[in-house]
Amino acid sequence: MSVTAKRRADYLPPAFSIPLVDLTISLHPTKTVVKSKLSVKRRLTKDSVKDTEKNDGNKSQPLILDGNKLSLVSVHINGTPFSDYTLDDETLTLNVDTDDFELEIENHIDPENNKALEGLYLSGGAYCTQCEAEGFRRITFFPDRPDVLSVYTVKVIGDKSFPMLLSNGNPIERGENPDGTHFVTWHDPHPKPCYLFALVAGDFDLLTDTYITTSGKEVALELYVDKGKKSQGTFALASLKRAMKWDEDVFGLEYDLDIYMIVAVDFFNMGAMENKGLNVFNSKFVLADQDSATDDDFFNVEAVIAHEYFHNWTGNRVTCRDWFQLSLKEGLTVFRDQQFSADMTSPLSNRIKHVRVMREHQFAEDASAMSHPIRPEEVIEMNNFYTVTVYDKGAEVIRMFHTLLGPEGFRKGMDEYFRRHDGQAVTCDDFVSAMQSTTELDLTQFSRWYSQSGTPQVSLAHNVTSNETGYVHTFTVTQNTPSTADQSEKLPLYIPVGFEVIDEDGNRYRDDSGMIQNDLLIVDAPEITITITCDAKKLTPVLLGNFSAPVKVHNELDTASLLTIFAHSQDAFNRWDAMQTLYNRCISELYENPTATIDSGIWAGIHAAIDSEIDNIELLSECLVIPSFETLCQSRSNISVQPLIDARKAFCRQFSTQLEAVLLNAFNGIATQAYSYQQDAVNARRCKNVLLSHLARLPQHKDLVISQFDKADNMTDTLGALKAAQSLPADAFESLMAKFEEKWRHDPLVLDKWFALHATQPREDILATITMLSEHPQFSMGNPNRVRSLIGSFAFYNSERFHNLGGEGYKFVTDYLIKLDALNPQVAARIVTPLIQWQGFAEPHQALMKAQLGRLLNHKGLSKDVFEKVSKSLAYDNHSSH
Ligand code: B3K
Ligand code: ZN
Repeated sequence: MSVTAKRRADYLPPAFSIPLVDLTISLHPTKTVVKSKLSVKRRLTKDSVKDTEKNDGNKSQPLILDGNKLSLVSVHINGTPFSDYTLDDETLTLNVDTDDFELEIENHIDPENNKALEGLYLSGGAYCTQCEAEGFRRITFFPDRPDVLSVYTVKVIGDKSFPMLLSNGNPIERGENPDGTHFVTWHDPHPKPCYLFALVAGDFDLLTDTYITTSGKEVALELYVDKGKKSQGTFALASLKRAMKWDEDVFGLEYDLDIYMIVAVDFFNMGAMENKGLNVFNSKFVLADQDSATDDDFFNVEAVIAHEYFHNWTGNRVTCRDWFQLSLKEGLTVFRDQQFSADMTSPLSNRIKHVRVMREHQFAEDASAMSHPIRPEEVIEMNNFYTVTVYDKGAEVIRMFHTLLGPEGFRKGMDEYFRRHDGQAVTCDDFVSAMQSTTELDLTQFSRWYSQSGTPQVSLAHNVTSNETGYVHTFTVTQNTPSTADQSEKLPLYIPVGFEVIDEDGNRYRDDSGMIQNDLLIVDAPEITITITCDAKKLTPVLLGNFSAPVKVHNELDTASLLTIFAHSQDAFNRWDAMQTLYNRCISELYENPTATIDSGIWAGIHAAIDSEIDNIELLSECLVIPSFETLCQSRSNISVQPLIDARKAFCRQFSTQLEAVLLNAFNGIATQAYSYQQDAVNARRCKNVLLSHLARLPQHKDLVISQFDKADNMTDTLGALKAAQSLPADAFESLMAKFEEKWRHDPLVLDKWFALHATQPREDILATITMLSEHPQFSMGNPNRVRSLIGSFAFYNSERFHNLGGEGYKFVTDYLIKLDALNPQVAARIVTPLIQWQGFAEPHQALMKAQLGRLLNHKGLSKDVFEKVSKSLAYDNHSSH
């Protein structure tokens, strides 16, 4: 195993380019034959060679190809057998002195036994590929790096029991072979990096449609799903058309091939993959209907379909120069899919959803040993860097460009980016420079967001004095980024901080020198001071409207001020956030003093808030959600897990008891309507289900839960009832779960929900339950969705049992990861995340978690995926304890 880190600073351009790739792939479960014919050209420049005295402009460089788990059969150069090469576990080095030649390589691979689901694999009865980031090297020998762009022609040969043979681009020939197999040849005219290569072969149900682009081009749309699942594919196909239209309307971007294909498979390491013209999807993000999918599932299907489609421009037409630049395509594409979802559904609930991800997961990553800037500096296993930092914080950085430049300025910058870089593999600096060329604003300091890791803390101090003109309010805003595992020194960032100042009646105030523009204050120095002179003695500053920057805010406000914000802020996001702060504060009170009772004034305030929003159920439902344990952790250190969980539970119980009447009234006031995935109906169901979860804590409302479960005609309400039932006595919950399993045991995606509901139950015997469930006939360690729903849900979301003081939860997950890592390192490395995030917890948690990490590290044959995360986590410990 090579565990050497690659560094961004060491980038060298490729020594050879490969303009044409011609592949012939004869599928066989255990001995697939791959014949590749490459046109190879030496790049006669000095830049691809390390700068030494002997630099002869790349004349003497051998051709080094990546290759992993391949059996090499033969090598030919210009038609002649070639043997001057060396082969090791990772590379094939050809000692060629020619500058321009045709290279033919034949190798064999074993798709059936590929359980890592990277490269070409056979599962669920279909062949499929996953090449990003570095999976193409498991198919054939190639310079497996994103800056080598080639035009591909691919002939797929397979048995007729695989009637559909798919690859990128357009089909140009199909036919039968004398041996009874058949073939299809595909040609993709757009030069692409090999990570966008795809092949799928199988027997699917096919949904078809067409899309006419604004310029009048007709595109065939094809969606391939498992046999019998056709009706569950219509929503995804309709979503695709909405995404295509949106990208034309908002960014002027049209699709560029004659055909766009999406294939849904059950075995997939992540959500989906944007292979050129042939997206491969986890079926979880394609299949949806009223009976089996929740509103959240519908939302996710549309968002992921759009995300992969948007990659066609941001990722495929303009791709990354090297993998350190991943956020160039991911941050930007996540931002684009967020904007799309906001336009299709609702801006507020979308924003809140994304902010929750930042606060629950990204802030935690920043605080851990895996902290990295959105453009990482050093990587051992690239797959470990498809992170909430690169994706979601990356999207927040793009959002700040959008905020600072405005929608039109941002569009201009994007147009310039495509004008300059279409067809190229580029860097984040290239993106910034395209944006810079269209704006007066100096983006130099702003671009530090790409190189600096960690979560900045923005704090506000507010003082009031009076003079003859009135009250003088002085607001001092400071920024500070605490040092992180990867970076000790931090520089001041350019932070757009949403800044609204209101009095008790909701009147808004401008600052004396007009530094607040469009409700934004630019904080670009360690400290910024503004003043407001006015008649009001009490002013409430409201910071970070719409989460204008990915930072934590420290703004001491009393309860009255938080309620003033809720009542009067112009920004609905701020109103939601004020309630979250209020709840967080109450939970702190109960954490400090478990027998405390929350002041009746607070309940009165929350009661009034609910009453005031009874007709605004979208905001109301968001405001009724109590911050999760994970969110609570982000504003605390040295956390004693059980006391914090108990404090949250106690607050929830008081919430239900104190507000029972108003909650029940709201619940009964929301009319149930026939199911449709329309925003109003979604909002109504969401609000009802949040209310139900509060009412379910009170024994007298048990029947509400059971009745909703029995009557539900859609998965949203069924699952809402089951989640609420987690607070009922165990026998009631178990009986509903048994009925659910009886009805849905044939449907793997629904069964995943059932596994997850079990795994997140904080019952004492949960580990025995999970062990039993892992023997369920539908469970398989080879299927990432099953593993994530059972083991992942436990590790990420059953905090009470995962962090059990005896350490059994940590040990259980570790035992499982040791087995899983041998099969699928990528999925194992994901699930190890909660275990490496020990920093925030008090002893004995830290010691117990580290003991398990130590076991992992000592395990022979550990993958480099898990090794990277575990070794960094333990090294951080040594570093921080010195
Ligand atoms: N680009 C892929 C993710 C690839 C993950 C590789 N481990 C999906 C996406 O972000 O659209
Ligand atoms: Zn993506």
